[in-house]
Amino acid sequence: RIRIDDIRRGIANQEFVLEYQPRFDTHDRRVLSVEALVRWLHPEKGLVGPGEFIDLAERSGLIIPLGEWILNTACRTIAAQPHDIGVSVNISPVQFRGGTLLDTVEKALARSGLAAERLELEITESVLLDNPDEIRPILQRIKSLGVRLAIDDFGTGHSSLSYLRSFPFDVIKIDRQFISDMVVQDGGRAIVHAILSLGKALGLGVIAEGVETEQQFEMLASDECKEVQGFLLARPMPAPDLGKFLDRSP
Ligand code: G
Ligand code: G
Ligand code: NA
Ligand code: MN
Repeated sequence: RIRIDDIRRGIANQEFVLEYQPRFDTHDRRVLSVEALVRWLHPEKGLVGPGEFIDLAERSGLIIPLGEWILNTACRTIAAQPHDIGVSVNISPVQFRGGTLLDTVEKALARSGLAAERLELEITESVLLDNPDEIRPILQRIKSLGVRLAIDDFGTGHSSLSYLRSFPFDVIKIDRQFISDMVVQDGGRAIVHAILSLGKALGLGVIAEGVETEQQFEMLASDECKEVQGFLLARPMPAPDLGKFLDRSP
């Protein structure tokens, strides 16, 4: 069992690492950006996934220093490599409550030299449920830096549609459940199609996540989904592997 003190020690000992999962242009399969995903290289347990520690990091408040490290590392790593790609970083609801998110984002950009336009923050609907009137101005200030905002796991929470109008999002990430339903369920493709139309009507980018098969890829391409992410094209990988992957990409 993981305890709060383990996480604190892990942060101090720099045991956390980031992997990067590419996001592709559907037309030419070029890498447009990568999503940073945190892992823990635990001295005894080996590689531990975020499902096993993010929740405790949130409840203990340690997601604040950990989230800062994640933002700094993601920006620095992507700024340091030669390819002109973007990076997206998952932000926990708790990071909004800390009151330091805007400052953390500004510092990560300044220290790394990454252009703000190359950074995207991924935010789940649950963040907005929390306290919309406090979160809206924070999102607006972050957006005014030039940073892009994506709504993650779209369609799985509540009131998705009203959020799209009242918060300054640039991108919708269709939850992978819908992508998996697309080929196996009547009406599955219709839902994906509707989200794509919605994005188009509102002037938002739409990315499909969890694309695992050529059949899903082909359906998304013919429905004019411009961006895809998933195991079919690339799994999350450590920074050195990403460098090699990008060198070989179109
Ligand atoms: O990488 P994996 O599929 O194991 O991620 C599982 C969950 O952990 C996902 O919901 C993902 O959004 C979340 N997660 C991964 N990396 C980060 C991170 O850097 N910060 C936060 N807050 N959540 C993350
Ligand atoms: O909640 P979020 O969308 O941030 O979750 C991202 C997680 O989804 C990553 O940890 C990644 O490992 C996982 N993931 C990425 N692509 C695929 C995929 O094609 N299939 C499945 N099952 N999981 C994926
Ligand atoms: Na995400
Ligand atoms: Mn998601």
